[in-house]
Amino acid sequence: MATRQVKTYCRFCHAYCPMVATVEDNRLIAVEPDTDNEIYGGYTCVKGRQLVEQTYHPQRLQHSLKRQADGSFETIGTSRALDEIATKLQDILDRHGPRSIASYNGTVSFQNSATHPVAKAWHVALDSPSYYTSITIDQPAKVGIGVARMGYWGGGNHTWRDSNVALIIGNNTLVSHFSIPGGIPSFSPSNALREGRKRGMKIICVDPRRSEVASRADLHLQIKPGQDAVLLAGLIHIILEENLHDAEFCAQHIRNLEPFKASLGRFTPDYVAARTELERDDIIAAARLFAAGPRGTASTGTGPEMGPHPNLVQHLVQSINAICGRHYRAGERLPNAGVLSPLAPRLAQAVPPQPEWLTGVRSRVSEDIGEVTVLTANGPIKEMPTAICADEILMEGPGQIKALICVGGNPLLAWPGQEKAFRALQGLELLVCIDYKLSATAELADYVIGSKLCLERDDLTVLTDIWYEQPYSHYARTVVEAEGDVIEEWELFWELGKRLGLDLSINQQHPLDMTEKPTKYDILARMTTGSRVPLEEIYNRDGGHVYDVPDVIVQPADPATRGHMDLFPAGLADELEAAARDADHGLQLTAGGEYPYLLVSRRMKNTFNSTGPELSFLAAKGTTNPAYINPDDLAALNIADGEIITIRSERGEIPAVAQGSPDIKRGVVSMAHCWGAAPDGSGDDKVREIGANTNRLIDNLDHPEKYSGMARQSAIAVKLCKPG
Ligand SMILES: Nc1nc2c(c(=O)[nH]1)N[C@H]1C(S)=C(S)[C@@H](COP(=O)(O)OP(=O)(O)OC[C@H]3O[C@@H](n4cnc5c(=O)[nH]c(N)nc54)[C@H](O)[C@@H]3O)O[C@H]1N2
Ligand SMILES: Nc1nc2c(c(=O)[nH]1)N[C@H]1C(S)=C(S)[C@@H](COP(=O)(O)OP(=O)(O)OC[C@H]3O[C@@H](n4cnc5c(=O)[nH]c(N)nc54)[C@H](O)[C@@H]3O)O[C@H]1N2
Ligand code: SF4
Ligand SMILES: [Mo]
Repeated sequence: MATRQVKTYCRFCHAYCPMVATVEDNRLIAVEPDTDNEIYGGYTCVKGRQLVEQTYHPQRLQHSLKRQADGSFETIGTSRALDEIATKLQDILDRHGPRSIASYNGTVSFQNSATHPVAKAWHVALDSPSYYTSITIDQPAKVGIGVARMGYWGGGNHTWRDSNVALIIGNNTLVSHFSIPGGIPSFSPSNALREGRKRGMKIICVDPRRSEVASRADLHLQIKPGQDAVLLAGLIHIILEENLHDAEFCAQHIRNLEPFKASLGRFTPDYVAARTELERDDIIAAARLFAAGPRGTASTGTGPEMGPHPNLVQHLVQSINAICGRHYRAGERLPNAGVLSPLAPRLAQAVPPQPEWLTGVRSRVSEDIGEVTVLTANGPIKEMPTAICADEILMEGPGQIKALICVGGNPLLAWPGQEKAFRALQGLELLVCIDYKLSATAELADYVIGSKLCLERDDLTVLTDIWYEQPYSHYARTVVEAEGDVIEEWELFWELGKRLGLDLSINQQHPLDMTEKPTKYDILARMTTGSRVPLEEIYNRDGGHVYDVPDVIVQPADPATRGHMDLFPAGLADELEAAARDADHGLQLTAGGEYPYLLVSRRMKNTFNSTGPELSFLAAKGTTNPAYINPDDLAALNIADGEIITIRSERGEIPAVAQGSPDIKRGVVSMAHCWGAAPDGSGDDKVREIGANTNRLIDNLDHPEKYSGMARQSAIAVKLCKPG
């Protein structure tokens, strides 16, 4: 038997931790942390260490499935399934036009870097705008709308390693391994936090829960959920009143500081303390600590971005960075400008707002909601907003979605408003999923295409290229050949494109051969044309590496193109007014205080959204998403630890396992999403085994955010009841 060791990286989540896989013949035997890696230093987490079990799990799909007339699934050859799917798509296309054909590319579609460029190329060739991803139910304000409205700084924001202070709002990177530059780096986050603290960095964490990050912060503001806009408005108010901002930077690069300041008048420390349930002195201390810098960043995670007024929250976060001048200036060296794309000049100037990013194809639900421009590694890309995809499926008329291709996502559990999502998925003429197991959504599909898993395919660190704080990259070659009749996600789009006679082109610039299937390397090469380090060099190196590329120095402004960031775009005054109104009256749909608790979302260590609960080591740590509640609240409600309760909102109810946790602020229920089953009640008696779905507690159209339609997926008013 030939045993070999192969350097690779984990793609269970987007932290891409380097691993050494032990392989016997074509069989994975073990994965271990790659302790030689200069960035990660051997960091991995409990999920990534289960890649062997995931690959060979009995529930793993090693082939594709087709639904039969009696509702059961039969195995079908993948190529034959693709033929049949293409025929059905052509028929739908002929009858309903291109917009009727949609794809939803979920979280795991991001973990295969070729998926999005090929999926987008397929949509462009089809002329179908119905391109959806999980980004628009995640943090659309952060990745597009905020920049479109305010503009950004061409030289970039301060990063973690160069910061003296970090204001971290609802982002728990120690568990989620997720942040944008400025937050705790996702790659070995515990080390990054330790190093930051060692060099004297101050950390302010805003979270209704004493999260893993909060418990290591210098100042934890245990805020009432959904009040981040009020807090940020208050912090900015203090900074401007006390003249702690960078007046020179503001004078040169910012527009509308005065009306912005005037609009914040009501957000005094006393008002903010009352609405956020924080101490007045802590709020003032946080404002002064952040403003003292001299370098630093404020950043958010999903907590506030899923809560009320996410566009406003994002605008205020960008504003607090801008007024404090938290940006690299001319002559300063950037820690990393990426290695996988050509180097664009970094200029010390404001790039003005991009109002055209807020226009584009409109949703049929509302003129106010439509394509969201997302700033990706390949430049701005337009996507339709997932929060209202179910309505686009259900609403009759021209453009109604009739076919959905679901890639590495699980809409039945993930989309806001589960009852509507369920009806929508069932109402489709054609639902195709590509997944490694029969997910809750795949159970509703007409065809399920078996997918490869990460160690069965090549990949490259495209997603994370500019998230690293050093010019790092890693090409992972296929570790073991997949055993069954399975394909990669991008292959699904290429194969369907070929059968439909489409010409696919990466970034609309690099055509793909549509006769003979390109290799993964071919696709990656087209995606990285002109990269600072040639792809071949990265491919030929064994493992991840920090590349010796010339320093990137921020260049002086170009007087011909320099602009201003706009602190007070149209509509902002109304948004501040609405946030204050919500704060004054609570977050309930109707008045009356019948729903006194606020349910917030969180991530759990042992699963990645709905990926993972079947893996034995992870399942041993829990097979449900408990409702974490402060023990004093449990006692007051006479609920025992571990008891099954009913959580009711104005939209629905779910069972849940109550778990006392002193980390949680009183009045708050903290619960992970993407658990449970269909909303038909069939899973309700199995809550200890499969958890419950928090999206049953909301309707996606209760508070649709302008532009993105983002639904309120956190800070949901609920009451806790004993069953019966
Ligand atoms: N282990 C694991 N990792 C994951 C995932 C997973 O399911 N499991 N999911 C992945 C995905 S899809 C994403 S998008 C990222 C997200 O990554 P993060 O944004 O870091 O997500 P969370 O870990 O849920 O952290 C959000 C924090 O916000 C807090 N919060 C909730 N409501 C509010 C509020 O109103 N205000 C404030 N200030 N805070 C609030 C929560 O208590 C929580 O601590 O994580 C990714 N990583
Ligand atoms: N109430 C509420 N709702 C939320 C959130 C919240 O915090 N609260 N969070 C939102 C966020 S941030 C997100 S990103 C979405 C998540 O929404 P989704 O991305 O739709 O959900 P996931 O559970 O991540 O779906 C991943 C799917 O990919 C499959 N999979 C795993 N590995 C592979 C692979 O290698 N290849 C393929 N083809 N499939 C694979 C899994 O089996 C699973 O079915 O949910 C959103 N919904
Ligand atoms: S943090 Fe865990 S799941 Fe994510 S890439 Fe690293 S080992 Fe894999
Ligand atoms: Mo997400």
